[in-house]
Amino acid sequence: MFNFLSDKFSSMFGWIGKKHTLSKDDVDRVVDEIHDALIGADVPYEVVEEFTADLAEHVSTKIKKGTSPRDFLVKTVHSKLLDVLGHKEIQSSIDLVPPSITMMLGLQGSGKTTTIAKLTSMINKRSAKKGKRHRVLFASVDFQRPAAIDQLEVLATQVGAEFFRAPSTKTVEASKLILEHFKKSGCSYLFLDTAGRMHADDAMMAELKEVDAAVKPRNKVLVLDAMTGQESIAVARKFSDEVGFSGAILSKMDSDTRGGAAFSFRHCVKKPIFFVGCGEHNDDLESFVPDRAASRILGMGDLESLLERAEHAMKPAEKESHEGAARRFMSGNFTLNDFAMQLESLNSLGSLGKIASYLPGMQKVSPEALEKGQREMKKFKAILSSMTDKERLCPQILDFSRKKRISKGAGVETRDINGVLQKFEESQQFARMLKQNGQFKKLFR
Ligand SMILES: Nc1nc2c(ncn2[C@@H]2O[C@H](COP(=O)(O)OP(=O)(O)OP(=O)(O)O)[C@@H](O)[C@H]2O)c(=O)[nH]1
Ligand SMILES: [Mg+2]
Repeated sequence: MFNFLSDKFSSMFGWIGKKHTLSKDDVDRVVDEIHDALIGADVPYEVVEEFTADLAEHVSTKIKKGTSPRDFLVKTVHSKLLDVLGHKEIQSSIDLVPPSITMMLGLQGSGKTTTIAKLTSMINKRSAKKGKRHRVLFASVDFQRPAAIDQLEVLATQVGAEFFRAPSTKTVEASKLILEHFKKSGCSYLFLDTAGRMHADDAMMAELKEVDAAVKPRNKVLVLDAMTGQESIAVARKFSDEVGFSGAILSKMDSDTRGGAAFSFRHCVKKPIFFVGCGEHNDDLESFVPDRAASRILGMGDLESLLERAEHAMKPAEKESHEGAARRFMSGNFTLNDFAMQLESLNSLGSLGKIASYLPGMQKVSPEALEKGQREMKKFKAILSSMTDKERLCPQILDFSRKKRISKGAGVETRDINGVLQKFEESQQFARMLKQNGQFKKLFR
């Protein structure tokens, strides 16, 4: 997500970082580089022109005393990005005060049906946190593809939602029957799936308007495939003019490394982006926070979203033991057991590549290096799980015969075990260092 732009910005800030002042040529170069980066990210030409013209007005050679050119530019570009991506005050979200109906809109294959499951998974987690459970109902008026409604039924089972199949295949009639069922059901939320088409044609718009009139949903959410680039803007405009919607969800942001879609959508349509889809699993939905997106674009990572992912990925019992492990980690007194637990919780966050994409400056790590890291982690896990509790608590008892037994159990060489022990020791030293400067305290709240 945004890797293309963050690479460009990182290299730009690289050369600016070496400067003590900004000349007129430097300013021109900055504006040109940002122009080219946005064009490369598939942002429409007129949007790029407008953005860079505005930026040029704010980037000057006069910098406040005590501020470095790099800091000045990061601050200015960040603030200009926020002007486009949206400021906190205006960022709203899907209205989920029960009973609430949300109707999904979007082209064929944009991700409407899978996004319903992702939203429900998010509702489930948020309700569970408050010790509540909300009943969610899924229904569909997608009569374009025979298997479309079955797909929604399967997803309903996966995320524990209720499912209703309207006893009619006429769109308006089915819509009315679904509404009636929802009112009687006592469910808190209804997600209504609609049929996608290849193009936002008049027949599709007419059908959606009819469904809209019959159901009067609280939320109409446009699901836009981030991979479709500039074309998605024309689609968003058409939906906005014809059916109207309250905000968008950008799907497939994990596959779109250029990241121009969010930028273009906000600039052209001015409606909020509620969430972004970042994978095919039901948990792969993230809130779209303009401030964090701007940080990512500038190559400064997004630790906040990583922390949120970590919190969601953990079950309450795990969380407690993780917090204990984190406390010991901070004190520098952690054991191999804690080490194993940290590896486990990293695993639940996804691949190393996914984790790296949230970290400042880590977008540049090569896929080969990440793959090697993933293999190492697997090896670590195998070794740690072949050890006894006593060995994990007091690794100093690991003599040759114990190491031989472990290497057999884990299918590794004894030198791999020495490698783990060395990494463990290094981690302890690292933790002590972190404790001294305290800068990563936030990571282990
Ligand atoms: N990688 C990735 N794949 C996604 C994401 N969202 C959806 N997909 C995939 O995109 C494909 C289409 O998703 P659907 O939810 O069926 O799309 P739809 O809009 O309901 O499509 P129609 O019902 O044909 O109109 C599926 O294979 C999904 O797994 C995402 O955020 N990331
Ligand atoms: Mg669908």
